[in-house]
Amino acid sequence: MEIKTITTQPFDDQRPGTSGLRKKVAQMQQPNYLENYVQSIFEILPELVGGALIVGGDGRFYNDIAIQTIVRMAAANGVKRLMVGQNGILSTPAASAVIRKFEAEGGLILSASHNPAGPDGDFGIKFNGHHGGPASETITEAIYKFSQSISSYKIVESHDIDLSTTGSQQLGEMEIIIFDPITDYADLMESIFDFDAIKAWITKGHSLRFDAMHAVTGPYATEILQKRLGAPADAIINGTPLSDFGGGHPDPNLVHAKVLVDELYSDGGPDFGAASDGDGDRNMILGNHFFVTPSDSLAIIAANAQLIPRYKSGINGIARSMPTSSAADRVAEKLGIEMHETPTGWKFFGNLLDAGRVTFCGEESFGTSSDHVREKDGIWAVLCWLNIIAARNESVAQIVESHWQEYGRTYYTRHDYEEIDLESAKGVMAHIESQFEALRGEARLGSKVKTADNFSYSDPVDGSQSHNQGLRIILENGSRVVFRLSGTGTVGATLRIYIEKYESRLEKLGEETQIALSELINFAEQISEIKQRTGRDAPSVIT
Ligand code: VG1
Ligand code: CO
Repeated sequence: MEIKTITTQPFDDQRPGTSGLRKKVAQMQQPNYLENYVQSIFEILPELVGGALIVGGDGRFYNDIAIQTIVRMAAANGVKRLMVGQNGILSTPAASAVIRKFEAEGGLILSASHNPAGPDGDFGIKFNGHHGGPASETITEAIYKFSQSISSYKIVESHDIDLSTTGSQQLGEMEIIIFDPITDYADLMESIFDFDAIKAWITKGHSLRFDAMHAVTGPYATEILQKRLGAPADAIINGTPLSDFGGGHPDPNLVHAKVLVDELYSDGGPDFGAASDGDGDRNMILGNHFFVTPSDSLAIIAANAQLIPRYKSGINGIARSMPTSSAADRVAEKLGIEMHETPTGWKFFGNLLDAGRVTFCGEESFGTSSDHVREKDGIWAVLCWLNIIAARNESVAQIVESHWQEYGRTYYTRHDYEEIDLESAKGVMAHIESQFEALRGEARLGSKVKTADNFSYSDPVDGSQSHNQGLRIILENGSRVVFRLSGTGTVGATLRIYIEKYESRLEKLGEETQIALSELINFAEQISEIKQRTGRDAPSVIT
């Protein structure tokens, strides 16, 4: 089979963000754009030559075309075995699970996660390594550097490969295995949780609703919730994956999963509700008339871990991204285990998980997972909650409220200003940082400013440093505002403001979040001059 070397020119915008390279579909469709990036991955990861590579994506528009290109380039670059999820489908956590199970050298995950899809939407590509997790910053930076001087890529000529039938086929020297993307993952879930207890809870007449948002988790939820756990068919809504996610925004939060939220808040609504995002790594947990913040979810799962078979003998430690609330810290303290605070993005958890220093990880952005994979895992989080609910025989609200009574409540909100002008966004950040020196030690909001800094992280396992990871103002009473620019958007800039306050007085545990945090919200808006500088009078999304 003839390997062709095609001459190309670099694109100057191929630096990966928080989670891989994400662009508008039209940008990705430019001649040689995807090819340049994929070739740069092959150049930086020589272990892929002669090795096994997993490929799959969330099924969005351009997934199938990108996979055919990757197949041809993998053959040209000397991959020995290419394993592709049937029909090109693999959720992000399932990709991580199969990389680990089959001990592949790595995987290419095609997804722009929670970003909308379709010809006018977004597309993305991400490399995960042998441990199943997103490549470290050192590797993504090297891929980017290579892409800046690339002059050619390698590809073979071939007809399109049939992705719809499982089995093995040959392309030149390379074996292509099309595999069922659901079963291995569902088996892994069954090995972690008490499926009998969950099944009994469901068949006793409790009702649940899972919103797959027309994205990748539909078939996973059907296999696990319906077939293995006995939930009725109507427990899953929007369960058919569509290449444009039905025109929706597959981000499981109070705004984008509103239909589900409204149902859970209606009279006679289900006992439990959940949703996942485009590529299946995020989760939102709801009870009847109740929303669990992702930060609380991490803390509560950790505090109840002994009820889940895989974790019954204890957990090693917990890690959370810096903007995630400190609720989990109090659980770690009580359990006497390690607690780590990392920059935003799952790649920063990899070393801690590999070293066995943490068992659970979480991000405020609706991401939670454990050491069973090296990605966040939406369905895993849903099963954690179902397992805990079944074992305690209590409602979501009862479980959360009793947690607050024991540990106190961490009020938490995130205000996003999306698609603002990039220069204004940078101006906001610079303006905040310019006040840091004056702020330190100042009396504010009935307390004192303890820390005002730009968060840096030193990885305790390999010593690598990451700077410029978000601006933090922390008060002595534990209240905190954090400002960050998103690294996953494809238009303009998105500024995120994260706000939290700790409350342990029992009579103050039941307040409405935005009201409880109103003073801190005003403080954040004042100090950032966000409204004046961006011309926006309110956040685009509040979660
Ligand atoms: C966002 C979240 C971050 C998450 C990332 C990828 O990044 O804040 O916590 O890891 O998305 O999630 P940013 O840079 O936009 O804040 V996913 O589900 O989109 O892969
Ligand atoms: Co995602």
